[in-house]
Amino acid sequence: EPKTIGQRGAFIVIEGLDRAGKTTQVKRLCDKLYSQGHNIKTLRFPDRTSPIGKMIDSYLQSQTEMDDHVIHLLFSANRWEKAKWMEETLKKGCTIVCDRYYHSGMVYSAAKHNPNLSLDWARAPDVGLPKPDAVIFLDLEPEEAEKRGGYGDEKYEKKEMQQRVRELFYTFESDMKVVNAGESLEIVGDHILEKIEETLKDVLEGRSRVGKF
Ligand code: 2DT
Repeated sequence: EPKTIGQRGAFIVIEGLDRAGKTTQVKRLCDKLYSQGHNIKTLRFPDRTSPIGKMIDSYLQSQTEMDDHVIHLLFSANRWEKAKWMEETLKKGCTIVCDRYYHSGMVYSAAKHNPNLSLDWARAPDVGLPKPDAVIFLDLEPEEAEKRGGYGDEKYEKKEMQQRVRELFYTFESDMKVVNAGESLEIVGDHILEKIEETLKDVLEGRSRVGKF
């Protein structure tokens, strides 16, 4: 018996640094919530499958150069492409677990230290998007990321960039629930569940509406 029938679903975002294990934890969380009877949809940003997503993918793989503002707006547009679907999905009673969202959007762009691209500027295009009920931030010490085999080849996977990204994520600490991603898979998974328990209850018992950023 799905728990979410007749109620809206919850919107859970997993944010974090590269190598923090976001994708694995999104999968584990989906499996767990599904086994508890939730209807689940999963989503990740960037969604590289749409035409805009393909442009983002090309940029991240250094195949296309773009102005910092242009790529920022594409990342935001890539979320807006999904906004209506997200609202409808939540309304139907499906819970959404999303791998990255607008915090990544703001933080990675602002970490470039472009004097014409402030955190405030970066925030504006995302204003009005569906607001998550809970944002988990999977935090990882840079040294720990290195132990895990280091970063890949994509655009932002450089040590100094990751350090700035981490600092900027912390400016949003009050919006997020921080989980230390340096622990084992199981422990990190349990901490995530603990941190969203209250939120899920509020949503399922009809005490909370979908907000807007
Ligand atoms: P993945 O490695 O998770 O596919 O992310 N990014 C992401 C941005 O710069 N802005 C955004 O709005 C989003 C959603 C973070 C690919 C990279 O894209 C960055 C890492």
